[in-house]
Order: sequence, then C-alpha cells, then structure tokens
Amino acid sequence: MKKLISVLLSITLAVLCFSSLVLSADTAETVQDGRSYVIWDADPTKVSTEDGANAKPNVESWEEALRPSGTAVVDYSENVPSFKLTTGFYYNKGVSFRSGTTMYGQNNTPIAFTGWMNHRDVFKAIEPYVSISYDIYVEDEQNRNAHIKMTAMPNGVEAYVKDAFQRFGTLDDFDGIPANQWVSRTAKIGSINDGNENWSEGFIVVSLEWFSGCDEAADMTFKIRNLRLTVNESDRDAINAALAGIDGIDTKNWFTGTYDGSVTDWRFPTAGDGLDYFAGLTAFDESSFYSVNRETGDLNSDGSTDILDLVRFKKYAADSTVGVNYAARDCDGNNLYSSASDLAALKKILLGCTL
Ligand SMILES: [Ca+2]
Ligand SMILES: [Ca+2]
Repeated sequence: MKKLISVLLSITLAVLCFSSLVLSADTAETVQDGRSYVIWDADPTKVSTEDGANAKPNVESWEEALRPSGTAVVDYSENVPSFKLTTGFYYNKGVSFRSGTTMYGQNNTPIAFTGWMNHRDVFKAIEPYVSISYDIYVEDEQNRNAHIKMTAMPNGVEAYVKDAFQRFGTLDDFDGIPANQWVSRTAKIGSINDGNENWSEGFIVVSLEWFSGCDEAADMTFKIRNLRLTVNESDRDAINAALAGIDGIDTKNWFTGTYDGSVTDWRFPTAGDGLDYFAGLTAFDESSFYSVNRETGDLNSDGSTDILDLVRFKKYAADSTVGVNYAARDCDGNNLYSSASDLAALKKILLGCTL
C-alpha cells in the first residue's frame, strides 16, 4: 500500500511539474515576445525642471551650421511634460532641441551607457529593429494637417553644412498630422545614412510644415512628448547576430566597457556562445520614465512598489516637474491618469487591499 501511494504520489508530482513547466514556458514566451524596451529617450525632466527653460543645444557652431533656428523650451503645463517648439528657418521650418540623453547615458549617470549612439555602424546594424514613438500636438487656428521630419543632429560636422537629414538620415517622416489634438505615433525608424559623424549628444532636429511642399511663411508651434526609441524582445537574437558581425564591437567606447578611460566595468552578459549585446542596449529601459516594464505603482523606477513611491506620487501630484514612470502611475489600471483615483489605488496596493 505504501508503495502504491508512493508511486501515485510520484506520478502526480511528475504531472504537476510537467504541467507547471509547460505553463510557465508558455507564459514566459507570450510575455517576452511582445516586450518593448526603451534604448534612448528625450525626456524634458532630464533637460530642466524649470517650466519654460531653454531646451536648445548650446553648441552654437552646430546650430549655425545646421540652421534649425526655431525656439525650444520644456513645458510642464500638462501632467506629462513636453518640449514646446516653435519653428524658425530651416529650408522649410525647423528647430533643434536637447534630449537629456547622451552617449554617456542619462544625466551622465552610468546606469546604462548609450554609447551605441556614438557609432554609426552600430546604429545602422540595429536600424531594421528600431522603432520611434512620440506624441505630437500641432497648434493651428486653421486646423490644417502638418508634416514632420525628424532626425538625429550629428556631432562634429563642419561649419556651414546645411542639412542634418542629408548628414544622418531620417528617424521619422510623418505626414497628415491633424492639428489641435495630441496624436500618438509609432513607426519603424527611417534609414540611417553612411557617414562619419555620430550622434553622441542626443540632440534632435525636426522640420515641420503645414503640409508637404508648403511655403507658408508663418512659424509653427507644436509640442512633443514621450519621444523614445525602442527595440523588441522578439528581435533579441537578430540584434545580437547583427551586432556580433561588427568589426571591433567588443571594444566600442562607452558601449562595451572595454574602454580604459573613466568607464567602470560595463560589460555585456553572455548569451549562448556570444555576448548579449541586446542586454546592453536595453539596460537603458530601467532608467527611462517611458518604460512600460515597471511594475504598477513603481513610480520611482527602482524595481519595487513601496512607501517611497507613495512619497514620489504625492510630490508629483503637486508638481509635474518631479519625474515619475508614466505607465506605472496608472495604479487603478484604467489607462488614464487621475491624481485622485490612482493615488487612492496606490495606497490600497501598499496596504495589500484588493482594488
Ligand atoms: Ca519604487
Ligand atoms: Ca488610472
């Protein structure tokens, strides 16, 4: 009898283990396939916490060279901060602005080096897998549609070179944007050109016109927020293969950590027979307030939901210049932000109550 029970128990355990294995494998695959990671962002809270502060790059020679002469400020008038931009002369109309993210990472903090930005061959290798996302609001009394082109402002171009798009390529080209409303955009990035200049400072150049080929003289005012570049978990193997094929990939400064300057020990984990470059690229996601991978309520993006998040939420509710993860603040899960109901929901989560 004892033996029978023991055999039955073993079979039951085996079945349970098997089904739970299958179950967790399924779940893991489903979650992983759709997961998107931020590898670069333009976040006004990293540029200045003062409403209306200047967001123009302060490298005047580049400014003059590339001639996007509009104005750029950070804008905290809504609960997701934005860049408020007004076009000036730039062929059609243009403006450049700082992103707050450079090749050294966010605010020069070595959370994750974004040195891939400083290597055009690295950027070109991952180009097929990179998406750009942002929200845009174009003001126009006549309600016309707008056309935006966006690119990276390359570092170190010689003076009087006019066209950043020609020099670097196009990150996005989006026509038919309806005016006077927030419009969300996600697209694969455009093509990165061959060339030597790199994008180490993270500056962005946009040209905007009322419609393609428009020659209207008046300047245009618009806002951009949630601007980020992302890659997907489903492309991990393809990205690793593409980067493994680059000459000298393991010694790229500020990307691999083999640089013997002030970079401390930033190295890629291994994956199979090679290095997991994808993990290096996506390490930035943890520090991005636009990440969608933080747990609900983890407003300060430190990996757990606790009293510190409640403190952060209260500060943010009173002052939108306080940085928070924007997806994690939706504590009641209704896809909307409300300082009252989401704050109440976070308190319930912390008390362990069912919502
Ligand atoms: Ca937290
Ligand atoms: Ca909500």
